[in-house]
Amino acid sequence: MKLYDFQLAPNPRRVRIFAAEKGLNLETQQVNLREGEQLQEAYLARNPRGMVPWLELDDGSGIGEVIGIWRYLEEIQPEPSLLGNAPESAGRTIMWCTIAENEGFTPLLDAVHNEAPNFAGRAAGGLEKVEQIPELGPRGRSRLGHFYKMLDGELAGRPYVAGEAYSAADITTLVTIDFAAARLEVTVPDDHANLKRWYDEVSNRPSAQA
Ligand SMILES: N[C@@H](CCC(=O)N[C@@H](CS)C(=O)NCC(=O)O)C(=O)O
Repeated sequence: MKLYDFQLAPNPRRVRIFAAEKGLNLETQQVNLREGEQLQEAYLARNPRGMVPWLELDDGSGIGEVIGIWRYLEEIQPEPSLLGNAPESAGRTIMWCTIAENEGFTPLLDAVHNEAPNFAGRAAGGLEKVEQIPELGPRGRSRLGHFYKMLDGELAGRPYVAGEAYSAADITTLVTIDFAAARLEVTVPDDHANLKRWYDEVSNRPSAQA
């Protein structure tokens, strides 16, 4: 199997960290999004959606979407579980993955895609022509601030985003914070002590290098 990847993009990093936590050593191939390689015929023949990540299986077929790839990797390598392996942990993990994606990661990408000049006409990525809406920049930044504050409160009562164990919800949250710092120069406020404590811990896991 091979992961079609772009080192600088946040969604493939969510898969690389997930694989690293499971001790899976995925072969990767870079698809240079800055040079538009994802829109060239050779790549579209693999993934007609023109996006990364894309996990090519040994029979040549493939799986896209971070959640789809996560699910596949969890099935082939169940331990350590990152999506929850009991009714309550599975429910809670998907709950917090969805919250992190909808309230953190998506507002972050709204801000990046609608502020950065290189996303003009491509504000959603992939094949669809989508114009930027400048108002989504400040709205995304403001929502990100709410997400950090909400999580700071939640993390007062438990070690990880979804509960007592590290999970995929921590991965989306870590990637959100790192990409916001890199692309928006937004960092976790100093008075968010619980979120900072959590961030220091998950950043020090070897998988965070992925
Ligand atoms: N919902 C998709 C999102 C994938 C996505 O947006 N990938 C970005 C990189 S982070 C991409 O390939 N963008 C292509 C482009 O900008 O044209 C997933 O979960 O995999």
